[in-house]
Amino acid sequence: MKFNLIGVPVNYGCDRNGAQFGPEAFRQHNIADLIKKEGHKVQDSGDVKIPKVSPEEKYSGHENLKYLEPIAEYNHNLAEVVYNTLNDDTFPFVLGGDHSLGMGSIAGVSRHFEEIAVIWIDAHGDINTEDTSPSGNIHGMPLAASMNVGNPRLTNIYYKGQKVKPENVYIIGARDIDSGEFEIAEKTKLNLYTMETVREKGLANIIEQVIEKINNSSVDGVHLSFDIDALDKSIVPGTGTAVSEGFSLNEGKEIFTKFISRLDITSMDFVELNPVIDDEDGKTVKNCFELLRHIFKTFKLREERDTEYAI
Ligand code: DIR
Ligand code: MN
Ligand code: MN
Ligand code: MN
Repeated sequence: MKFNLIGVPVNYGCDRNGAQFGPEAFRQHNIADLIKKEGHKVQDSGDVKIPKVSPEEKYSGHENLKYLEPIAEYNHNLAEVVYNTLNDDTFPFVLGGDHSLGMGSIAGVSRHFEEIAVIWIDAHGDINTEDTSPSGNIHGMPLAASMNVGNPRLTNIYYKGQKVKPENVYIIGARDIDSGEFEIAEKTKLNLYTMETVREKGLANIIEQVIEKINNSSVDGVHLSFDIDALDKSIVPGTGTAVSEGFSLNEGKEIFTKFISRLDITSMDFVELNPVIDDEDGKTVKNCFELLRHIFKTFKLREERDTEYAI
């Protein structure tokens, strides 16, 4: 396969220093080499341009949407890069940065395909709006905006209106959900698999259910957005909003093995690494890379299997 690395050095969405250095950390630890070693082609289209604004301008666009203007602007740029990448028959692999980038990724993916599914693996729901958000941080809102819920400046990024239908949205592993988010989940009828549900029914069963639903739907593209805080707090100290009771590294691998080998994943985000608050040994970076290696290995196995069948 051919991957395009797209860096998004942003922290406006989490309003905490460090997340903007994520793309740099992935590159320093040679993510491109890793992808090549696993047998793929890789290009790096560099970083998406992030408008520079000062913290004093944080609330200048809206009283409960921090950095609204620069976030809307950079997401337009990101969407265009993602869209062009897919048109080149290349897999967009978006490196965060905070999760506000989900809006641009999904907008670009959604313009390319007829109808898409979005798998959102995260400790959080990220379906807040300016009315429900306790923080005003836009990284807690991208999935709502993509479903056309929330402020018009966010719901109309790249092109006007809805990018993904709620029935095609799958949130997995959420365990820190705001009360307003529960209401939005219920109202929109999106597919919410909280960590409580995952533990009750078993991870394998939940994965199976999601795969079946997606394969029985009429989508032609599947975007997988991975917030590293889906993993347990103890293994990802270097992320802005770490939460306990998360997935183990082996569970993370199981999730990717099954989704990549049995669904047609067409694009991915890998977000919320904050190298500034990682522990001394770089535990978070190390665990991210173990997962990344597994991801690209699985894409290769899938590709080999697919060409075998084609012969
Ligand atoms: C919280 C935190 N729900 C908020 N969200 C995070 O501020 O909206 N998402 N950290 O990844
Ligand atoms: Mn998130
Ligand atoms: Mn579309
Ligand atoms: Mn999160």
